[in-house]
Order: sequence, then structure tokens, then C-alpha cells
Amino acid sequence: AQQMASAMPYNALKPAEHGESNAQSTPPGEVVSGSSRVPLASTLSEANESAKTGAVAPEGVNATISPLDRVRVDSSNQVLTTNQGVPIADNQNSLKAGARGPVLLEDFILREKITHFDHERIPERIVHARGSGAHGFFECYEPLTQYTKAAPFQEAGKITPTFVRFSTVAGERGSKDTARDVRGFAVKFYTDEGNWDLVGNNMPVFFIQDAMKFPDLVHAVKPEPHHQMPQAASAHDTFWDFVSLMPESTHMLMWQMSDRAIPRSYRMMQGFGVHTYRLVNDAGEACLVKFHWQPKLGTHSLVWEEAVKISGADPDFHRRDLWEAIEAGEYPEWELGLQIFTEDQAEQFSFDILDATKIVPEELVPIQIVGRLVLNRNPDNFFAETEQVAFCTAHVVPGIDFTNDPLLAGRIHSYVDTQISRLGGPNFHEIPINAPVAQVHNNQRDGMHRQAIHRGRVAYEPNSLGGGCPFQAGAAQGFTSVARRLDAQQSADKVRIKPEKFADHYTQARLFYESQSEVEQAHIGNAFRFELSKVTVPAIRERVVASLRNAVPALAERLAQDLGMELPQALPKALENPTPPEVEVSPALSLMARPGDGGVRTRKVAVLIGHGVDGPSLGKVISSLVEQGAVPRLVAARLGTYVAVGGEKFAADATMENSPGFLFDALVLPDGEEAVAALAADAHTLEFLRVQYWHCKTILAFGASQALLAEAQIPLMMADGEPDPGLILADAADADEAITDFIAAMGLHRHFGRENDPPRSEV
Ligand code: HDE
Repeated sequence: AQQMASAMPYNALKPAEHGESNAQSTPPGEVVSGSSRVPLASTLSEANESAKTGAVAPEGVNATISPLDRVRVDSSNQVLTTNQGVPIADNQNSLKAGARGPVLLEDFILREKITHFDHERIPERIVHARGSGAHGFFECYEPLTQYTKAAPFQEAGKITPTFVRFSTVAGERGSKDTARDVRGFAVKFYTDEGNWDLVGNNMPVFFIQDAMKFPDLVHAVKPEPHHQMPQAASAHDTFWDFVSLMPESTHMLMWQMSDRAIPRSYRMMQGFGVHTYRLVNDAGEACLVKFHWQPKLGTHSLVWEEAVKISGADPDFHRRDLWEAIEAGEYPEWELGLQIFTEDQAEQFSFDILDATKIVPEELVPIQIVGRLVLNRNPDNFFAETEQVAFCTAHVVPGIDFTNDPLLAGRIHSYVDTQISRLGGPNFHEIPINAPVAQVHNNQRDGMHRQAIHRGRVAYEPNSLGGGCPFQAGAAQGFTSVARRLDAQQSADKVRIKPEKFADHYTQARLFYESQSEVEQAHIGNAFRFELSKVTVPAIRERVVASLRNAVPALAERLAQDLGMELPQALPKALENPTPPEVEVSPALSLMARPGDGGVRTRKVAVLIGHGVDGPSLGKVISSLVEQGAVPRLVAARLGTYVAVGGEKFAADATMENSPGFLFDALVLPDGEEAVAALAADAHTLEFLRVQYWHCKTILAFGASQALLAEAQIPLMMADGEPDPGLILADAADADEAITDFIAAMGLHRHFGRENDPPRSEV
């Protein structure tokens, strides 16, 4: 039936609306991003076969696609109509009584058009309003039947279609992508047994332990209510006031002040389920689980001042990056890792696994890789798909279950509830992007915007008139909750209290900080300094530093000094003697622990050009970068074609004005006296070069262009007198070796050895 649905128009009477051309949207891989890109071959949807399991994905990318075809609209070769399908003769002029007379109320065409327009907006998400989504699939590597009966994990090579939405938290729908913030990582699995939403973040812990505090947290971080400032930023009084009075937030603050809060790309960040969930197998046996998404490209971040500049030049930086990668066939990919453990193990831990401010260190429970997520198709329409998608933690399937995490409990309620006002009623599950691939049968009826046309007179159960249908699936097939005795140590009385270990607010904050590289620790300190320097009430700053003394005394001391204050007394702790932790350091918590494969795929490289460049060396650089999957962009003072010394022609893709240096991952400066002289005369060039250097990116300078380094006051040596590994100076004549070095240095992503606090201004 599904095949029929995709082969035939949804409504045979409306072939034009749901017609054939809908199916012929551009296959991924054929659209070229940037003038110098070549699309890739080997991906599951094109080769239709996975290298790992040999799984074959359904034609047309994935199984959500054909059901969505029935609602795709293609207007090519069609006349303009009203919403009732009436052809419109004139779409320019309203109906008037005479050429200069009044517009008539009778003009139903005008009124329909304006009325619809008046209602085009829906409320944005109260949090995570700004986001970007994509279609893809999950591939299971090995059957996990031992642990779970959840449909996506039943066989090696099983393909489950998915839709994923990434987001920032605090900013409004039109805010910038590169704010310092947590990123949402929400995955909808359209499984054979209904939809499962794994609604996670790019950090494995959260600010608070109990849903009761969520509205307070959100009110504190959102723009302040009297003047609606600042937009998409936590650097203001109300946020720090709240968290300084909530020491349970300390661990999350460490993550939020780390470079994880300013990812280079959605494609280069981890994802986490945050809460402890349960997996349940066929026999009804349950184990505990933490979900991890590991990006294939490794974990990489921006640096703060770069993020600030990007937010001005390209507020859509992450949205564009995701879109372009998918259009170019560079499908973003993550592996799913599980930490599986038992209740008995959990009881031995020094922390409580129901506490969302705690991680389970990998040293205690290693991560087991079980499959991969590939995003291989951009949405056709942002509103219909990315805006209307409704993720709900309550959407679980047989084989997945909750724990008693009190934060999770609130979420199970909140997500369904919020959609009712955001999407305008209880039938949001019928919106195409939200509709499960599995069939839906129940006796729920009516409500705003009902799409389904239920047949027959039976809408109740039990019934005999409908043959007892739809009937209860029973425990073998249907969703059952794991039977768990209530905590034996606690009374089952109704109480508003927390378990004891929740009161340890500092041990894992210290674990995180101590597990970071020196550079990351410095960045965390800088971020606290920046944010607290924006706080106007000194007592709030002092309280934050007083609290940090309990986590990392050295950090507190540094901040007191940087903020020009006396070191305050440590804040009294809720728990004086917490259980000693199992590990003091967990190297996996550093971003540097997952550098990726050292490759440069999808990295954007600016190649500056002008009239009179050296053609052969530039040609070699461009083709070598393309060969390695990087994205060279030819940047000049103005658009147009530039002629090299030898007559070769280079067309500019971008200008220094529309694409400033901080938007690129690396920079190539050309040889050629005439070109270099023209570039040197334009202050944009020096600015371009300085930001590349300052933000620790790789620079390749051929021949004459090395003079630009001196003009931009770029130090050739590091502060310690060693040569700078990210600065490659070469003669155009021996370009080959230099290009190899350049690509290797780019694979390191950043050269943090250049950093100094404050930044060095001159040699
Ligand atoms: Fe959310 N959260 N949240 N959250 N959350 C929403 O749901 C909420 C929490 C997360 O791309 C809302 O549809 C409560 C933790 C993501 O559409 C809302 C609590 C984590 C997204 C809501 C939390 C998240 C949301 C707003 C504490 C990481 C975006 C609109 C009890 C595990 C999903 C909506 C998307 C969105 C409530 C805490 C992740 C209001 C009450 C912890 C990724 O329902």
C-alpha cells in the first residue's frame, strides 16, 4: 500500500497538486555548494547500501519521504488559484468601484489572501525557538535484542527513518546561531512500532534537578522582562542571580562556559539523552541506559570572539553549514553509543543516576557503539517540517522506558502540552512531519484541524458493532511500563524532598574542569569572566565566585583577580562530605578527546585573489583542497573575473566585504606582486588576515604575499620562540610540499599555541 501511495497521486482528482513532478526533487549529491565543489558518491542513499552492515535503504532516501509526497505541492505549469481551487484572473489589483473608487467588500480573492497572511505565524517554542532540521535514517549495527525489544535495534542493518532538529535554547526564532548556549539535539525515530523521540542536548547534564525549577530557569535566562534584553545571551544579571542561588547548576555552568557552548557546526558536536532511561527486552527485563551521539567529524568549536563576529556577519552560520553540507552530499553522521548498566551497579555509584546534573563517567560504564545516524535530505519547506515538528519525551515505544528522574517526569508532561497551544490543538500528531509511519488506530475523535476521516459508527471500546476493533494489543505486542518497586529505602509517603546524593553539587563540576586540556580550562575561565563582567550587581558576581570556590578553588581565585574583587568566603555547601568519586579525571570529557580523523572535509578555505596572481600555485591549492573534500572559496575585493600572470582566469565566489575572514576555517594568500600590492592597499585584507591568525587558524602564504603578514603585524614565531605550526610560508615554485603541509595543519583545526590572555598585539 505504501508503494501505491508513492506511485500514485494522493487524490486522483487533483493530479496537478500532488503530481509526478513532486517525486522528482533534486536527489542529494547533485546540487553543488560553492563553485568549486564536486558532489560525493558513496552514501547510503545513493549507493543505497551501507558499508558496515550491507543494509539497503529504501529508494527515495528514506521511508518518511514517500508518505510526505502525498502533501508536497509543486506549482510548476499551474495557474494561480484561491484556496478553493478557483482560478484567479488578476493577482495585481483589488476589485474597485471605478479606477479611483473604493475597494469592494465583495472582493473575496483579496480578503482570502490577506486573511491567510494575517494568520501565517504561530507561536515560537518557549525555549529552543531557533533551530534547523533535516531528514535522515538510523542504521542498527548489531541486534540488541538481549537488552531491548525497541524496533530500531532488532536486526543488524535495520534502517529507521528519522527527522532531527538542532537548536539553541534562549534566543528567539530569528536570533543568531552562534550564541553561547546549550544546543538541542532532538531525534524523531519513525519506528515500525510508532514514534520514538530522543529529545537531547549537546551537553550531558542540565542546570536543575527537578522540573519544578524549569520555569524559573527559563525566566532567568530569557531577555529580562522589563526591557527584553539581552537577546540570546546568558551574560546578564537575572541568569547569574538565579544560578548563583542554585548551586546544583555548577556542573552545567562548567559545560556552558566551555567551548561546547559555541560549536563550530551542528555536525561537529556530540548529543546526549541526558536522563537515565531504561531498555526493556522481550522477557520484560530492564537495564539502565544513557544515550550518546558521537559526530563522525569529531568535536570542534569556535572561539568566543570569533562567535561574536560571526553572529553579525552570518547569523545563520550553523543553519547554512548544515544545509550546504547536505546539499553537497556531505551527509552529517553520528554514531549512537549506549552506556548500559544495571540497577545494582547504579546503587554503588557515588552519585545518583536519577540526578540530571550528573554524568556516568565512561571509566565506570564504557560506551558501546550500536548504530549510526545519517542526515541525507534537507526539508522542502522550513515551516511545514522544521517549525511544525513536535518532539515529545513522552513519545517512547515498546522496549524504551523512563526512570524516576524528577526532571524527566516534568518533561513527559510538558512537551505534549506545549504543542497544544503552539500547534493549535490536540491533533498535531496528524501534521505530516509528526505522523508516525506506523498506523494509528484509536477512538480519539474530532478536535481542531482533524484530518483523519474515521469511518463507521464506533468510537468506543469495548464494542461489538465494530467487531471489537481496534483491539488492545496486549502485553506481548503493546507498550508496557517496567514494573519496579518504589524505592525501598524511602517511605512511600507523599514528600517534597530530594534523595541525599542530589546534594553533592560540586564533585562532578570539578571532575569536568579537571578533565579539560589547559586551553579549554583557560577558555572556561575567560567565559566566566566575560559573562560575570556583564553582570551589573557585584553581589551576584561574588556569589558565583564564592560557589566556584567549592568546585575549583584555582578558578575562583583567577576570577576574583580578573573581576577586581576580593576572594569571597566559600558558599556553605549543602553536603559537607560527599561520597568520594570513583574518578578524579575523565579524559573523554575534553573536546580534544574526539578530534575526528584529522581530515579537512567540508572545511571552508578562503583563497584571496586579485589581478596578477600566480596561477599555477593557486590552481594546485584549489584542486588539492577539493580532492580532500575541503571547500575553497575564491575571495576578492569585488566580484568578477581575475586574470593571473600566465593568463589563467579565476572567478571570485565572494568578496572580503560580504564574507569576512572569520567565516573561514583557513586562508591561502597568493603569490604575484601586482595582486599582493592591490590586496595590501585594501585594509580588508589585513583585517582578514588578522582574524584568521587571532582565531588560531591555518594560513598558507605564497611568495610575495608574505609581506602582508608583516603589514598585518602577524608574529611568525610563537610566544615561546618556536615556529608557528599553523603558518606555512612557501615559494609558489615548490607549492606541492607546502600544500601537503597546509592540509595537514588544517586537519589540526586550530593552533592554540598562539593564544595569550590578553592576545599579543605585536611581535
Ligand atoms: Fe526541553 N522543552 N524542557 N529540555 N527541550 C522544549 O518543547 C522542558 C530539557 C529540549 O527541536 C519545549 O516543543 C521542561 C532537558 C530540546 O523542537 C518545552 C524541562 C533537555 C527541545 C520544553 C526541559 C531538553 C526542547 C519547548 C525540565 C535535554 C527542542 C517547545 C523539566 C535533555 C525540541 C517544545 C525541538 C523543547 C520543556 C528540560 C531538550 C516547553 C519542562 C533536560 C532539544 O516543552
